[in-house]
Amino acid sequence: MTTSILPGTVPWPEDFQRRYREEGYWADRTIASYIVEAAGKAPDACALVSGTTRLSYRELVDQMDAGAENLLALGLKAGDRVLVQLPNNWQFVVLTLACFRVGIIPVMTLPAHRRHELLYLAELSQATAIASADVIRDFDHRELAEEIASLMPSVQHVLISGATGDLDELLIDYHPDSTRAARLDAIAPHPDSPACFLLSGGTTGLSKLIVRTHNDYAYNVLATSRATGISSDSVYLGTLPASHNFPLACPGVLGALFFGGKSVMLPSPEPARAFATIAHEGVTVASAVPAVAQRWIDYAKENGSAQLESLEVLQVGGSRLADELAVRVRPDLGCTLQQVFGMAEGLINMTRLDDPDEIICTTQGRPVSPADEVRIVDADGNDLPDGEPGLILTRGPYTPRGYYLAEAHNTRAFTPEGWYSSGDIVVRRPDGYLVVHGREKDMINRGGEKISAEEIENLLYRIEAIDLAAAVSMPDATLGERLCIYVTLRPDASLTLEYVRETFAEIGIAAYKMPEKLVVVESLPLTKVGKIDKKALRDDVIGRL
Ligand code: OOB
Repeated sequence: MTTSILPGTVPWPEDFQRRYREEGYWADRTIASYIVEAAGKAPDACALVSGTTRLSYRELVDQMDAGAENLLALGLKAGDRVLVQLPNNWQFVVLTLACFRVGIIPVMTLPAHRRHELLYLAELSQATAIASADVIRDFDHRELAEEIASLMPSVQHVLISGATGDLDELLIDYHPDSTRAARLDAIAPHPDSPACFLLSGGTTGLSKLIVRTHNDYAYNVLATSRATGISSDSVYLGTLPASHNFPLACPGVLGALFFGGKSVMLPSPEPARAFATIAHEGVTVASAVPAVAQRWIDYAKENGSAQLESLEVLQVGGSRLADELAVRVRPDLGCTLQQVFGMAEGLINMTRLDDPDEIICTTQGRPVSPADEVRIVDADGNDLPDGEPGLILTRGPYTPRGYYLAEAHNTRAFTPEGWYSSGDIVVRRPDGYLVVHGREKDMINRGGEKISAEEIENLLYRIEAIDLAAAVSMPDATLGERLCIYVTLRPDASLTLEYVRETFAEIGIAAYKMPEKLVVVESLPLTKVGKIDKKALRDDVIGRL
């Protein structure tokens, strides 16, 4: 094993490391080793389905290993960062595993990201490569990847998946080699080294990078798999973008692969195709954000739920599931609901499959690990009794102690004792279950996709007509929240929503961050300390809808 301590990462304090090892949370294994182990038990079992591609465990591991050596042969090395921007397909899975195998660090960007986000992420991570698709939903990602590479000196390689690129070739095992696995084992990454960088929702400006190590992320997969009952009989359907923590590792695609089950990749949660896939592949577990759960329920009401016979569990998380929708899941979809309140920064709470309906339908679960520490505190950091809403603080064996290269921000997001503050307002019930009441962070949760108000405001200030700007959420029946902007204008200036959106499109912003309502006002309400009063604006927009 080669140790690599990446500058800019924050390790757990040594006493915690020791404890997590002694108590068995950290197994000192790499993520790839679990999949190699599953392949050893049942090499011919189906591991991965993506479109017409079906890979057995033997094939998956061979492709992972071939991919890993091909990446090294290109000149990439352990510790290098690669921006990965791929839709839910086999290439995403094989490339991610190939990186894990040799300690190359995938940076989990979203297919929706555009120039603005990718440039920032390439710069911050100092990525040496970008792996992308040729075209996803009519957008030319190759052109974008090449543009990023031309602007970012660190980016040496553009690897494109699809008919016109050569990434797929890198990930296919053209030269079976019985000595390859041993060669790769000899250079396996240290289990405390980074496996991947996940993106934070971003409460202050652009996303932060979250360093997930092999030890912590493998445990994340194992602990959530236990709570979701994953076994070799499990068939997981991933329809949310797989670079999100939820579909990737909670238990997600990796959970099914750790236990010898089958992962099925779909690029969209569109109900007709998702239902047909569930029926065809015998899917047992799927995950959704509340907006998708709503669409599936509506579709099932019209078309029946006969196609969902194999489905045992629907996980719902990413934003607050309304209690009224929660109670529809079992009658309308015929499966058990599992609420998931998680974060890319670590802590995952889940309702358990055998919990009573009262818990499943009205709480967002409890921590998946006995080593997860949770405190509910007031604004001054004093612990609150159960039943009282307060800010949630957490520490644990899969909750890292700091973002990558973000010293200043880390002092705000983490207490000196290493507690991460997610900005969510939560009630802990006496039975330990958590109910999410709201949040104190300046973020818009649009159907599970997180939008930082500050990032939007910074972009708005590029528009000359705007004097002051505030981004706030407005309630929406389908997505929960949408993005609304309030502005005051410079003298004699005028502004339309179309103009704002065109400007954002020119800058190259992910579509989910496009403002959906513009309110021009004479002045913005201020709080006692002179900040823009967002609560007043959120109340105001409700009156305008
Ligand atoms: C998941 O991860 P992120 O990093 O995209 O977002 C985390 C934030 C939380 O801090 C909270 O504000 C919100 O998303 N959230 C929920 C929620 N689940 C997440 N708010 C209310 N109810 C829920 N059930 O969103 C994520 C990561 C792993 C698993 C599931 C979700």
